[in-house]
Amino acid sequence: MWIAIVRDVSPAINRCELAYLDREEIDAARAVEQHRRYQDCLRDLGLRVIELPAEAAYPDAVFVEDPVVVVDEAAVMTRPGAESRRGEAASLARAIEPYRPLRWMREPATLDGGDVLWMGKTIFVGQSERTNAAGIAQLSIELEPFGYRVQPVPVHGCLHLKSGVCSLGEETVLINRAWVDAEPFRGMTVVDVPAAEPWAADVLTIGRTVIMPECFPQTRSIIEHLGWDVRPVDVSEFMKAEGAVTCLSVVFEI
Ligand code: CIR
Repeated sequence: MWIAIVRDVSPAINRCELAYLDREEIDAARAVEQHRRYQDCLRDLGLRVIELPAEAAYPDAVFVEDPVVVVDEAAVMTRPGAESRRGEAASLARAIEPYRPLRWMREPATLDGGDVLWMGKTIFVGQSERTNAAGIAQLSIELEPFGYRVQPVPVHGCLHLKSGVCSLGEETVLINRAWVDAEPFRGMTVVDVPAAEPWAADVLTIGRTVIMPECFPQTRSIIEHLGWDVRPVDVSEFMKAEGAVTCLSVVFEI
């Protein structure tokens, strides 16, 4: 059985962190509705959704992907790069604890889950403004005993690694090379997002289905031609906060 942990939208979402976008008013009611439909999509695909209550003190807490890295053998609670997000981990850890042994990152490490792309026994980690060398080193120490190889990937011009590259199955990545160095993915099939849709690489695969923002029709067509079933969702309010579809859930198998 597959689980998706999500967290309701914070009433403070308009105070979210922003790195590369100018601040635009987020319609909180619309965000709640979009979040509900995103959850419906996950349920429709057969996942059990665990919905955590909103965190009024943490504007970005809806982006549950960032304070944790879950693999089959463990969950590593991260130390997020933005100080305003460091309190999000405690309640998330309580939700994950029944399913995975927990590990905790320590200062001076910083790492956001959005920088972590797990593909088989390789864990790609973005070298971003949120994830530092100590964060990558601590993740390696925690996960290499399980046989994983941690591969750093240079990221420039976007928030997280997965803003610019995500997997389509075990051997293919969807990438924006303007933001993410493609060299670490050599040997795989590398599919470029169209120049007109630079934000479109952030997609979430569940089995043979790809969940992606509905505003990227060219990328949708490319993914469908590769044989995937595509579920477009409207996440426009979360995109104003520099989020997309991967960051809104923590998905793992139990
Ligand atoms: C932040 O800057 O931390 C949030 N406003 C957006 C986080 C999005 N997370 C993700 O893509 N993994």
